[in-house]
Amino acid sequence: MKLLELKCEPCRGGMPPLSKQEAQAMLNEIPDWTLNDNSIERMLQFKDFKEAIVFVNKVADIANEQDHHPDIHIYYNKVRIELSTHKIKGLSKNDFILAAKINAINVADAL
Ligand code: H2B
Repeated sequence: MKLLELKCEPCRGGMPPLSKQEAQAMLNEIPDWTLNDNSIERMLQFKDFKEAIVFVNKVADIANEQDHHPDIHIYYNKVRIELSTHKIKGLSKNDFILAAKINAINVADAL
C-alpha cells in the first residue's frame, strides 16, 4: 500500500526506530525529503510569508488529524519541515506517512 494511503498509527514507546536501510527504502516514495541521522526534512519555498503560513496551517491540520507532529521552522517565505518520532528518538513509518501527505498539499487550493 502506498504511504499516502496509510494512516499514522499510535506509536508505542519502546519499539526500535527504523534502521538506515529501512528509512532509505521508503525515501523514494517521498521526493524532495532528505534523510538525516534521526529525522527526515524538506525545505519548501513560497511566493511570500502569507503563502508559507497557508502551507503551515495545512500541515498543522494534517498533523492533528494524524496525531503525528512535525517540527516546523519558518523563515519568511521558506518553511523547513523536520519529522521524527519523539517517543522513540528516531524515525518510524509515521514520519514517512506524514511526509507523503505533506507532499500532496496543494497551496493554491488553500489561498
Ligand atoms: N509526534 C511526533 N512527531 N512524535 C511523537 O512521538 C508523537 C507525536 N507522539 N505526536 C504523539 C503525538 C503522542 O504524544 C500522542 C499521545 O499520540
